[in-house]
Amino acid sequence: MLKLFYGAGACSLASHITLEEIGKPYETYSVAMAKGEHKSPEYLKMNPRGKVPTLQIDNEFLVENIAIQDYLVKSSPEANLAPKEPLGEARWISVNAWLSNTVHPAFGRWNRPGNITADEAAHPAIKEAGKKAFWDCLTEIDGMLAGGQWVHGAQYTTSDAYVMVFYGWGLRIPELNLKELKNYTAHKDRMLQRPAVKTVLEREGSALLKT
Ligand SMILES: N[C@@H](CCC(=O)N[C@@H](CS)C(=O)NCC(=O)O)C(=O)O
Repeated sequence: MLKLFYGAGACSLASHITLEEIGKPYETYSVAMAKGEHKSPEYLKMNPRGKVPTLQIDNEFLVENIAIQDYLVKSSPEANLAPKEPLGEARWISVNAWLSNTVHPAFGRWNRPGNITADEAAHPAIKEAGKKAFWDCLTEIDGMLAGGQWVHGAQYTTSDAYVMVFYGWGLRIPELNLKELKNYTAHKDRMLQRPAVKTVLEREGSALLKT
């Protein structure tokens, strides 16, 4: 049985939605991040980086959203959650890598400038730069969604679950008006129609359900 360790509202939502979309039985554990449970000795044994998500596969532990999503896609090919031909698959990896290595850290600079420097005088400038970089990323995602229903066109993939994370995070920055991003907002509404997405957002108590 697979077991996902996630944090409510965290980037682990991407893996959580993917796991539910697969349609097989699984277990979840909500890591109490506000209480620092992700830094507890027990959790660090599973994920020494002290981050969510972690996927337990029998006695093995897998970390990093894009690796977890890749494992789920390949171990349940019938769910059809990624392109199968080489160029399509490479584009899917390309988007997911960018979401992980550029979009997520941009928000992180706004959300936790203390992770960049302990010098509090520098925090406002770091937050401002992070907010701008994050908005540029959201605008690029909006552009990706201009031509089709999903990030990769007609096929729903794990990238759609991943971009849902960042729409939710964008809502937390008061100065950003996500409604300006018409394609991304329509995508978020389409996502909310999917039973798997609703199930997971309800389990996480997500603010996305109130949009
Ligand atoms: N690249 C990693 C990022 C994981 C990550 O940074 N998770 C955050 C939550 S969104 C976390 O656990 N932060 C806790 C911490 O760094 O203390 C992935 O996509 O899995």
